[in-house]
Amino acid sequence: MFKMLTAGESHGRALVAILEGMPSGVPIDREKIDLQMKRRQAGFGRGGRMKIECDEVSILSGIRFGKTLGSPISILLENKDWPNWKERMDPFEGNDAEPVCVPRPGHADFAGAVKYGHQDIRNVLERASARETAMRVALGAILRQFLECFDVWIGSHVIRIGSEETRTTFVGACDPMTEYSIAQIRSISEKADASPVRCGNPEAEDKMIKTIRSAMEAGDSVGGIFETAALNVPPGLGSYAFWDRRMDAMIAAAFMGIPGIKAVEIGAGFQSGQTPGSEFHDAFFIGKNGAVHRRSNRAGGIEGGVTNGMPVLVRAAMKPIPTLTKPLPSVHMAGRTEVKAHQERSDVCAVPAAAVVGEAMLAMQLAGAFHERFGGDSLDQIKKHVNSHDQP
Ligand code: EPS
Repeated sequence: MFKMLTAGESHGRALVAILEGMPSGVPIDREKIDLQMKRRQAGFGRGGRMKIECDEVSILSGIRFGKTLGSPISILLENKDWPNWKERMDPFEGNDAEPVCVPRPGHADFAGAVKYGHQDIRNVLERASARETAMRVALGAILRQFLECFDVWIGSHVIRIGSEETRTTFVGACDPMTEYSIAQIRSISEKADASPVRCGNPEAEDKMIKTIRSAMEAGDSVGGIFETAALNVPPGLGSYAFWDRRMDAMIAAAFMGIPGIKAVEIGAGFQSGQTPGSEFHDAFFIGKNGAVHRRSNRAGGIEGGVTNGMPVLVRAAMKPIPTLTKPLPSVHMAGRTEVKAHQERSDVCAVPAAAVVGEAMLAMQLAGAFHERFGGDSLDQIKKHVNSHDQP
């Protein structure tokens, strides 16, 4: 239901995004956008770029006096680093910048150069850079304000960095599913907001920081796993009727589209392959109020590709950043010689930031499915449609 586009090179003049299909009358708070942009920039293990940038977007259209108009929303983020790159990245002037000819194993460098026929790998890495995720977070910050009109809440935390993990998880908070599960999920995410590695468990946090520091000192990088959750998601989003309408398929595709993500899990997805049905599936019961309830949420809020009213739980694994200060063996693409991989200023660990990007991707996918299910051109119309639906 929403169309979105982003453009911009990492060291180009600016990043831009357009969001089309937003209903009118949705209140948009500028500070909420700024907050999400700041959250993405944070995290222990980030490189020098985050000290240069202070990501603050300008809204060019689609919002007037704090409310959406129903017209396309366009967003601009100027790169503060641009003056330092102008001569190497200008759209027209000059072409004598030193080309990058040595791909980093694990990066888009090699495959991207082969695909687009680039001799200079800079033409690949500029757009493949995770800097682009700044615009996804900006788009997500607007779409989550649409979802907030219906009390949908989205949060995240990091559960693993390298070999260090926390046992406190969203999936665990829902097993068993109690009256405290929702509050627990919110509290885990809120505590993570105060942590430099987005992990609210002080013991695990400490070990995660040490792991990143060791990687830094060793000229290495480190990946990890984060968890995202969406609460108060209405049942009925997505569909079992066709593969690309399945809510879990849409979420998995969106998460796999975050740079560096190599695996996605919905609920206790990997556990499902090793647990008997009698122990895995979330049994029903009728609560005191006559409503349908569950005692667990291993399905992660989605059954048959459709949301079932339980918290939507998504995990994603991020590989270690491919840029290493002690680089891996590589090849010079022009000279055909064996050399060490290209080095570029980079992060040592970006898992905490990826968790914030995950929240944005979840907001995008849920907002689209929500709009498809309830329909309407204005917030008031959609509210009427939502209120006319029976809850199970
Ligand atoms: C990023 C900006 C980039 C990197 C990082 C993400 O800035 P620069 O390349 O100028 O240091 O810090 O990108 C990568 C790790 C990558 O592989 O491209 C950002 O804004 O998130």
